[in-house]
Amino acid sequence: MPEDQENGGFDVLIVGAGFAGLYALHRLRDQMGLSVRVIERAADVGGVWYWNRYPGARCDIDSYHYCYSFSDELEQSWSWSERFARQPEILRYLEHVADRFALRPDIQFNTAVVGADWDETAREWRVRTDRGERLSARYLVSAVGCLSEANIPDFEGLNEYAGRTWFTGRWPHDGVDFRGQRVGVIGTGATGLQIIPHLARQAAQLYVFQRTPTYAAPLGNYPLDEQANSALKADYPGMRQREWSSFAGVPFDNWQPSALAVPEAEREARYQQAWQKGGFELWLGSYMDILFDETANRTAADFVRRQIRARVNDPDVAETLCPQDYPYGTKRQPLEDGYFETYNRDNVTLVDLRRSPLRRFVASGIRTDDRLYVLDAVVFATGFDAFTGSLFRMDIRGRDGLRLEDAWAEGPRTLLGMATRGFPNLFIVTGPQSPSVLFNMPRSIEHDVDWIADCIGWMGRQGLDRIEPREQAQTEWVRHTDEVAHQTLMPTADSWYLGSNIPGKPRVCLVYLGGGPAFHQHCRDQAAGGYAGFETSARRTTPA
Ligand code: NA7
Repeated sequence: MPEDQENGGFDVLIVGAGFAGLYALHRLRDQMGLSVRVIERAADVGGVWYWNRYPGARCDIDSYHYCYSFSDELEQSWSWSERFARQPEILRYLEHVADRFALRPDIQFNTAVVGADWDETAREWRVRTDRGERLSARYLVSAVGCLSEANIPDFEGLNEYAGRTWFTGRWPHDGVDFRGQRVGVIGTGATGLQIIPHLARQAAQLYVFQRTPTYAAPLGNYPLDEQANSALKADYPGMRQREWSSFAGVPFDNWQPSALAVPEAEREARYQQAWQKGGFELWLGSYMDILFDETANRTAADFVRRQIRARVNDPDVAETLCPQDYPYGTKRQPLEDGYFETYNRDNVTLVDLRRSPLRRFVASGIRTDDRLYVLDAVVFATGFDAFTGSLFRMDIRGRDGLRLEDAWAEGPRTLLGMATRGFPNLFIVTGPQSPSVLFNMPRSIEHDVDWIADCIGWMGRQGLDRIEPREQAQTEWVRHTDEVAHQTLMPTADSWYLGSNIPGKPRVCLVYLGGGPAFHQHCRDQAAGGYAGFETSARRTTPA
């Protein structure tokens, strides 16, 4: 790196070295020849896969979908050992990518961004780090991910608790030994369901504190041998095409329009088939109208409840595990591997916080309305301040010192999830109001990074140095994302998709629910139309 870039003068600063930051660095540096630096809080690459090292952590989109597609050589160089790779394997993959494309020299690790100010005069972002450095760049690209800001609820008395506490998203590198211990776990979302069977096998006694039961479906994992990998590798070009053209970026062959349009026996057989296949087949590959229509949805919800009851021995416990008060698939679909059978073990107790709410922590454990649970350790699987938490933490200030947190006080306002008015030359990879987590995440990331890179390239070719969304185009996008969300059942449940897991956070849908292909078309239209939804300008205009 040339010396004059040590403290600034970068073309692009990227924050985050997970899936998004790594690809953005490669795309902007190696394919466009820009000067780029990545700032990363962790000691190495990986993003969420660096931090989420808890036992049971794995992806729940098939590994061969959940990886980059931008390089044939990369695809052919990597074999996956399981349908759904575990966290260590995904992290090894990202390390392999970093090595293969020589990315680490341009990543500054162990460094957090603590401030980012737009300098209108210089038309640059001025970024401060927790190491006291100041860096500047023409463009700032957030690749901080949707789910990186921990949500540990402000439980009364937590600081009095004398036992050990762990948050799943900050798991120690050398693991935690729970043998012989009385362990409590709070949270039964996707993370809780992954870790709970592992905790149950280790702990002397496990108490699962459940506030909301979950419509979990089976993971359906299996090993992938050499032959399976060869077949997948031979099919990558076709598979990628099918991913791009599918609603959620993961192709399902038999997604039918309506659960209500078929006889009950046929519907039941389709649900059974989806259940056996595992993954998101039931959610996003069986019947479309379960996402939109309450009656259709009830057929899927009833089906899942029947599966839960069949797997849990104690009928009271089974009933407590059956969701009743929100539609199927409106909270993120968790996938499980032996989760429900965990409650058939003698050392596992399900604590229903609906029946007896969690009052407070005390020195020895957790007190609910009806009793005290004495605990040696508590695991928080309580999720994240999704989408906005990690952005706000960087204290981003745009035009006239406007704080992003203030600009979004009523909820995020973006154009295509990637840019926001008042914050020129700031791009967000998989930001709020983009399909992000409801499209295959690596595809979402590649799409957004490519779009951002193309836009930056276009700006350069046009001699422009400043871009921000127009008010009207942004308002229209916000309205459109809201309208699409309200055509679905999603807004009827409390979930992190709506920000409702964080007290005080505005309740708005944070994900574009129109599907990947529709979103990508909107993005293509913007680019093809000369970015008409954006205001662009050049500091120095050439005299006539
Ligand atoms: P989630 O899906 O937000 O789940 C968090 C869980 O923690 C959920 O069961 C919550 O219950 C529970 N929770 C949160 N706050 C409390 C309090 N105060 N008391 C009791 N229980 C609480 O996070 P995950 O980490 O599981 O998953 C996040 C995503 O990461 C996942 O969807 C994948 O995309 C990867 P609630 O439902 O709010 O009643």
